[in-house]
Amino acid sequence: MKPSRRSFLTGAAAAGVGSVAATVAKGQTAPDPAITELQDWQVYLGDGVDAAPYGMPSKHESHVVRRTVEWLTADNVSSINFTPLHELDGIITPNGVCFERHHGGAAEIDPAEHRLMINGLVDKELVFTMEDLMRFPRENHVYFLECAANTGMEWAGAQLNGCQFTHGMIHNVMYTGIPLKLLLAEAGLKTNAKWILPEGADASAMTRSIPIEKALDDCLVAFKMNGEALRTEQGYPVRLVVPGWEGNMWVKWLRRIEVGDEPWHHREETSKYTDLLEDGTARRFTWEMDAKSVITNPSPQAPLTHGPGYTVLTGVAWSGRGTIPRVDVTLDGGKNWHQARMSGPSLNKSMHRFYFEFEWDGKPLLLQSRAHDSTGYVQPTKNQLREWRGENSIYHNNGIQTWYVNEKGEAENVEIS
Ligand SMILES: Nc1nc2c(c(=O)[nH]1)N[C@H]1C(S)=C(S)[C@@H](COP(=O)(O)O)O[C@H]1N2
Ligand SMILES: [Mo]
Repeated sequence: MKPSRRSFLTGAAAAGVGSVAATVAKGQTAPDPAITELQDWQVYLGDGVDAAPYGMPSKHESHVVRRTVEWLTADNVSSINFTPLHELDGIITPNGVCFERHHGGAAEIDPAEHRLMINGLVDKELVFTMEDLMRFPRENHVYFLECAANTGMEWAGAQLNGCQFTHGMIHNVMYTGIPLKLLLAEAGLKTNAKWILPEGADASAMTRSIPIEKALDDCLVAFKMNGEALRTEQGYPVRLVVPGWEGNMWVKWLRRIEVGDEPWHHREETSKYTDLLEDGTARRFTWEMDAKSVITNPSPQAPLTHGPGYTVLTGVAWSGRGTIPRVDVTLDGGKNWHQARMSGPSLNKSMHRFYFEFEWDGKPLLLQSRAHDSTGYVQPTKNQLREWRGENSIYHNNGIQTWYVNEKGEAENVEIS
């Protein structure tokens, strides 16, 4: 009888639990001191309350940090570091490990001295203090922010060894903020208002042109992330949230929104954040982030250490155009695909979590994941992307990632399609 997929899954789960329990019972001939000896934490009193008025992770988790790649940029004030995706689970990125991308360092702003101006094609030019902003109705939404350059180093072939470095220019946070349309309505848009130009208060004075339709749709002027004030690195005291669109447009330390009738063609939408195609023309205004996924475990920084047997594979998927109803996973480089199990909330323009549990036979694996989004779009292979866009691109690489896992369970970044 051919076992159904369901019976295979429950069978594997049962076998898995059985074999995990057996390791403890069978392998342990001598008494286990972790059980029989009194540990320090049982015989000495621990820290009292308030030892850390702002709590930090356990010291045993000190390896869970953002990391940078020194050779990528000349100086760390205009640089990037990466979210440790392989150490996280669920869908929310903890504030302390949200990747950072600054063009002029992180501005340290006194909120009492901060102002947000709206000027240009409006009936009434306005200036808001933080206190003024707190009197507008707010909303809560979970959104991913992905830098358009995420995975950009991988265009020509496999390069960086770890999903933190290949895919870690992303974070997924619950924002509390004011719908931008409320602030624009307060100023009153002129009939020829077609674009906005948000500007940062940092030394780089970051600016991007955003069409008015997006500004009036789902953009937020956010001041909280995951319940607490924005971190300095993420734009304290206010940043623009531009759901589903490339991270560069999410202006941090937001000080001004100019309203205009055409785009400004500034640096970040001409010389940067455009894609040079084979025919010499450049794709411009590529705002939406295409559906993408990556297996976070196992991966080069998170090898399989338990040997053959029941194995938990997991990863994340997202789309700038909606939700992710489905992710497929292959263990053999695309010969056979299996539908992964989605777990956790499936929110619009948010990260999604998937799992695939399987019996590892101890033989090498070629792991890939492939996201489907709610528009029906399917994540392409890197070869397909190169066919469409040539070899010169940096931004918007959403190709399928491959990890090679050897018999020892060590994983490596490779490319097969
Ligand atoms: N004011 C300002 N806003 C900015 C930037 C900046 O350098 N200055 N960098 C942009 C880029 S390129 C990205 S990818 C995101 C990164 O946001 P994060 O640092 O919260 O990860 O912020 C964007 N907003
Ligand atoms: Mo970016």
